[in-house]
Amino acid sequence: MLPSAIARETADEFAEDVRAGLSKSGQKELLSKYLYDVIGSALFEVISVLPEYGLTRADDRILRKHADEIVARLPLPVAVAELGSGSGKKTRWLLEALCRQRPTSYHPIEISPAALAQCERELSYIDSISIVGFERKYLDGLLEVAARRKNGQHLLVLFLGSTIGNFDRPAGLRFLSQVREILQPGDSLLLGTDLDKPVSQLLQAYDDALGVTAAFNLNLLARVNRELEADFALHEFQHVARFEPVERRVEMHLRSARKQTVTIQKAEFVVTFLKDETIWTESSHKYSMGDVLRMAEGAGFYCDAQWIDPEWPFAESLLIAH
Ligand code: AVJ
Repeated sequence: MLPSAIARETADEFAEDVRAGLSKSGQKELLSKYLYDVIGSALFEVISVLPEYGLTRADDRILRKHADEIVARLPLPVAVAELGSGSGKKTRWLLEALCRQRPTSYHPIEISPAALAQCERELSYIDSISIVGFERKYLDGLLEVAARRKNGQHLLVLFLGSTIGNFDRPAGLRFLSQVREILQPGDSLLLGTDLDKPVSQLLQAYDDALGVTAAFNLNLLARVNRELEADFALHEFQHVARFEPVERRVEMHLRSARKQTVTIQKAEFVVTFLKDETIWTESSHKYSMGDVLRMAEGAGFYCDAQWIDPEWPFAESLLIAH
């Protein structure tokens, strides 16, 4: 397919998703995967070094400290597939440890071409690594990796950074089951999950003093303006982070300061917001250790080992396909 054909298809899909999400009769929503254009990905990199947001550093600490131990538990040889590689920074510890054992192929799977390119640049210094990335949705990319699997080679799937937290709980379980179906018994999944912690700490993590998370959230409207020729007035929407105690998740919303109407040209769509009406842009679910184990078992994995960060409750779980 020509690159322009891919680009056009993607723009249509974006327009269709924006239209569907904003025409809902109850809670309006925009899908969180659209937060990560070039600007959103750069803003997330800043979030990950903010003092209030300990999640990425916890993930990174566990992987750095326990990389050799994790690798020692894997059946070798493995090919590595990473779902949503982002910048690739925290993946380096594992890949370095693996490549010390033997040459390893690494397949980052990303819908963001900017993140994919950055990840490839970031990790190409590693000796005896072979990087083949896929600009695909997670499961489509994973199917491609599985199709290239060589005889006797296991797969290690990385799903780090608590990206699973963006799915609501039933969808998260369904997603892990779909990953499991692509794998073979003995293949593994390294899953990062952010754990329960005090609500005040969570709210600060998702509404930092500098306003970076607010900018990250508002960028979604700016992106709709840029790519779909819409006329959202950004100062008429406010970033809101709230904790939902039943689902145990932080929700990000954008709240309309007044009644207003927005036109989205490329979606051929006009939407009206009431004063204080919100657009729901992201959920970040928090887990107990029991949640993680039940989710793993329910999806057809058993938990071989788990590592917890002592500073910021976060778990890395090594799950093996039954
Ligand atoms: C990258 C999905 C794990 O949910 O904590 C950070 C994204 N959103 N601040 C998360 C995010 C607001 C992040 N994940």
